[in-house]
Amino acid sequence: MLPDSVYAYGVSCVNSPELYPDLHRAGEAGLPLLVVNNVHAKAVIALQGAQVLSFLVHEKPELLWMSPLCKLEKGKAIRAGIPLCLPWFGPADGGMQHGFARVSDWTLVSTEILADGATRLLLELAGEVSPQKVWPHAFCFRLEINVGQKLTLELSVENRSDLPAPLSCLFHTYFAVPDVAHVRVTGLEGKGFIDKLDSGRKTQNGAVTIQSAMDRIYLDVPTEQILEATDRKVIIESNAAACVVWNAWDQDRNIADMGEGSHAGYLCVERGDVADHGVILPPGATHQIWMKLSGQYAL
Ligand code: TA6
Repeated sequence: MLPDSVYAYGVSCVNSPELYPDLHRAGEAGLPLLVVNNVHAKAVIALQGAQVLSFLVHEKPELLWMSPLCKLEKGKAIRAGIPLCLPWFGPADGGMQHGFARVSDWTLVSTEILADGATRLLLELAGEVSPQKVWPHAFCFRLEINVGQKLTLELSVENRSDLPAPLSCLFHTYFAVPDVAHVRVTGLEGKGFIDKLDSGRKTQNGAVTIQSAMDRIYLDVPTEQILEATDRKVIIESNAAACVVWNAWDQDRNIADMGEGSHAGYLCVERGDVADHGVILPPGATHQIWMKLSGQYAL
């Protein structure tokens, strides 16, 4: 149980079967979730992975996607919301895909109501030695989450070891959309990208649209992208240098916690420092990335 002192008014802790009964079989323990409800918005955050699962400004639709086959189980990556890829992105020799942070239990350090009514939470994951030998560094990861009219995430990664630490970090955001085939993403025009489907280096022509499987890492991107769907515009702002755009399309049927047809409901637009923008973090140094999300709805 969490100490009472970390809760501010409007923040509660529930077990996932209570909130998402359809995703659990009878008797399953599920995962502890923080529910934030303030004058602006409601958000759900899993302590596992410090993962925001849901964010909706009052009277507006959900901004984030949760797979209909999402598993909320200890030690399993959660296919929903904003997984953190940290301290690496993609597969690693002998290590798990996208790093250990998303399947580790983070600690809620503090909560606070700000003057404008937004809620600020600070979560932390620290270790003397990495749980994965592939990344042998003492570390402290901190994620500040601000739930207001916008959802703001600020991630800081401190290398507490005496060796330089290679680091990639990414907000792997799943945005909910009515139909991915009718979505465009602007803010990437003319940008170079790595096409992970054929390993080619290419240049983006015009807005990004999705008519088949896509898995791209755009490099040197500007602060802002806009995801335009039939009923909403989502503004994505970040100081990170890369932007990954991913949709599984018909490969969804081969992903156990996604399922055939599910790809239509989401688009991943992910900001982070990955691929060419990964860094080597000197001993004692801290690397920070932030992201702000807000929606405009035609409702
Ligand atoms: O960010 C895109 C990506 O790296 C894709 O290659 C795809 O595999 C996706 O992440 C999902 O990864 P996951 O480990 O969550 O199944």
